[in-house]
Amino acid sequence: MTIEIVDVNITSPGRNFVTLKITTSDGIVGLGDATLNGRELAVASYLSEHVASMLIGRDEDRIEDTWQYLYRGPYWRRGPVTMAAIAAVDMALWDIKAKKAGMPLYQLLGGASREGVRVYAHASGTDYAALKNAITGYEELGYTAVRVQTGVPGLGQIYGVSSTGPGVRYDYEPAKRSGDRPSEETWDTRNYLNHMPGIFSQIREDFGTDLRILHDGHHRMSPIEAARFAKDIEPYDLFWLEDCTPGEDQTALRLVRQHSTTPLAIGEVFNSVFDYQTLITERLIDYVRSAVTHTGGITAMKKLLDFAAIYGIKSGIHGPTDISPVGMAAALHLDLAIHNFGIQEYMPHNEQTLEVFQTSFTFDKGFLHPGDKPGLGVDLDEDAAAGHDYTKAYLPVNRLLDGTVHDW
Ligand code: KDG
Ligand code: MG
Repeated sequence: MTIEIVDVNITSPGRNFVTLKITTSDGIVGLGDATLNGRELAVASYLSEHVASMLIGRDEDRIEDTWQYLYRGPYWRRGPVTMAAIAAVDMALWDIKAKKAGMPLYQLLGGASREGVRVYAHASGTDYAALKNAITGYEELGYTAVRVQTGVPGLGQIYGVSSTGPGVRYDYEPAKRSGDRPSEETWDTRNYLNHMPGIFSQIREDFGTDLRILHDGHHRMSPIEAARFAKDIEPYDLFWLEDCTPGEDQTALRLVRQHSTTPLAIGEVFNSVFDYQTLITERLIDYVRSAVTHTGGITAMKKLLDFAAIYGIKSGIHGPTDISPVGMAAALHLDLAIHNFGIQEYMPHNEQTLEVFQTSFTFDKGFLHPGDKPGLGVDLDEDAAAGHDYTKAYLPVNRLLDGTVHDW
């Protein structure tokens, strides 16, 4: 059989999602997530203008060959747009292959290595009281791991901290529908470094030692600032400190490593195994944070995680709400199958999104399972999707208090 129809679906049930739908000549449908937050139409057009026609008539079973054809073929390699497009094709082909086999995808990846995958939730609050309330709420829901983010004195709204107050546990700042340009936020690393250790100390006092605590530095620290911070927070036993320095410079983490044993995670802005070459071979990180959606799909992610496994490095696959339920399913099947699973990020999608994308995920006491439907296990309701028009959205820009554009 061959690939007969290639469609790109764009929908916006609260936030934008781009989904590739491949239909084979015998009518089997595969879905792939191609969502790149704030740059959605770039990937959609890469797929519809440059990739779709190359796929028609190809054997849908030749997944590795198709991956190489799309990666090496165009000469221009890597980058988030290209790799998200390749990822979407790759996911859709694995979805088709698993449907043809009549198996959930994780069976084709070697079968389950565990009963479910431990997930971490996003707990945040503008101050400690709000944060504490959010963590308590997640514990009541059964979560055993939380990422904690909080406001910093002297600063206003900070990306990653919910501004809508406690109680709205699943709320987060998506890319904002703020018209023709991004909103702006301010940042001061000195205030942050002085404030955060006290927050972790309070969390340990209030919640004890069992809770897994994660924290995202969002690339905002310099190497020496990150080294100091990682050292300062050692007593609070973090599960990981994520993205402490800007991701481009792999050697920056050498300094952090020299000064601390706080586990490090990085990679949500990476899109290739080559972004990790130094990090993995020098054991500068403990967790790989890439999204299946932004790293070339299941084929590339499996190779990356196998490479990491040789060095004792585990997975921590990116899973915020800008990864669609299709991308999340791809992550869950991999998580269940690989040996070096670490943890999975999980931000449940809103109700409108789950009407558009129907999943068979199950959640039990802090663990997720992708379900046992053949393929990825996600269906796209195109009528529901058509009810939500694309709306331009931007991630915010970050500036220091003196106006300098800063990392985030
Ligand atoms: O699109 C950007 C978000 O996916 C990212 O900022 C979320 O940092 C994030 C995380 O760790 O999930
Ligand atoms: Mg992050």
